[in-house]
Amino acid sequence: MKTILIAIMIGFSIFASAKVTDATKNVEISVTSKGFEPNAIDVAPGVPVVLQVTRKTDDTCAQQIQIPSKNIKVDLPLNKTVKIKLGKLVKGEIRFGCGMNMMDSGKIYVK
Ligand SMILES: [Cu+2]
Repeated sequence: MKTILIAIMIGFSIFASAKVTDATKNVEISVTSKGFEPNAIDVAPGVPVVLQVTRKTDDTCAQQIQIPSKNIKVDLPLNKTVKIKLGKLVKGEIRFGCGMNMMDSGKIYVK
């Protein structure tokens, strides 16, 4: 009887820890002369998302990235990866683009 209880408790703790450590989804984005690559990103809802953005060119106006719906606007230094934590997302589409809002560059599809 005791063994069964212990087995159940161990089972529960494994289940609980698996639930706590939901894997972060890292998304690498490059800024090249073509703009943001990739410019369409699929992620699942409820999973913490981190963008890792690296600007690799001076040829575009995208020296900043902005995500209007998240109130995010950050500088992109050349050849340095910038991490942007978006947290867990709900279903929908999130637009991102350059700092000047001219280049309607990409979307994150949460589905
Ligand atoms: Cu621009």
